[in-house]
Amino acid sequence: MARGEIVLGCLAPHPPHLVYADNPEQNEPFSEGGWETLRWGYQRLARKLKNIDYDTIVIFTPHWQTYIGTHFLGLPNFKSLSVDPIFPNLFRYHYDLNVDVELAEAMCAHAAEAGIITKMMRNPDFRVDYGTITSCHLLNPDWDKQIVTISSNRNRHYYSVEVMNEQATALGEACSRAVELSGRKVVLVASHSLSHRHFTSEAPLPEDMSREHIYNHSQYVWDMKMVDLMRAGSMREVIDLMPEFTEQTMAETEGGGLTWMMAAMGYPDYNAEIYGYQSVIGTGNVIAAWDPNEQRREVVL
Ligand code: 2X7
Ligand code: FE2
Repeated sequence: MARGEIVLGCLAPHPPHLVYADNPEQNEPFSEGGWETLRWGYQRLARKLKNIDYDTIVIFTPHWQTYIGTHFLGLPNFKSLSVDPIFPNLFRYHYDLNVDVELAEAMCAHAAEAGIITKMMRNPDFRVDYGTITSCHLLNPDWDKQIVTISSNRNRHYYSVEVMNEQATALGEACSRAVELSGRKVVLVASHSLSHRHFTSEAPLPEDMSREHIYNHSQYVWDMKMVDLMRAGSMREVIDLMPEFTEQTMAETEGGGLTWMMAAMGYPDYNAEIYGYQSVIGTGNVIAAWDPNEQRREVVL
């Protein structure tokens, strides 16, 4: 069997607002649009993905939070209605997704071998989190690929951001070994925003873009520093700065997604493709991709 490989890594934020603004048939609420900078960026990245040959999307989500170990979806299909607990007015999405159980089990086993506490989620009534659904929908609206979803262990809250960074690194390395041995071509997805202070009250019309703005300047400066390092191909430095960045901007990197993905990809020293940056209820969101294939890699923005 040929060696498996990671064919692309994506940083894919998941504000449910973006699905709401798109009005797909799976989502019940209706909108007049909004957040086009991010949605157009996602559409461009989704077009790129259509031209890449791959088997499975592996997504790490901060909205499936586990307190004992790291969990993996472990049944071939999950189908239900996902309602965002904070924004039920925006996100009531009917999902029907297929899981690459073989790869999930291999990742779970490799992580366990590395000393990480793990568990397969075999409850057929388990509700898949909105982070997974939002990022997967925007990257692949056709839902024609299998997925593996990995939970976010709350290391940051039990211990510290430094422990989160170390554990997510070990998990990324284990997942990368599992991919290699699986023979699969895999797209990795870290599903989260950057800075994460947000508004405490909602505009009467959520998609009223005259109300959308960056929450504060220091958060914005931090986000831009991270984006500049991504553009420069300095991912080792991004991960080294992660504890400070996460603490100062309450960043959603606290779940470990970007650290996990960069460890799995060996800390790319080539430019990230940047597809857009925009605030959603004041949080900082960048869509970025790391393409190991030099012929395919672009400077997007
Ligand atoms: O989960 C989220 C998020 N990460 C960012 C913005 C808005 C809502 O939900
Ligand atoms: Fe989130």
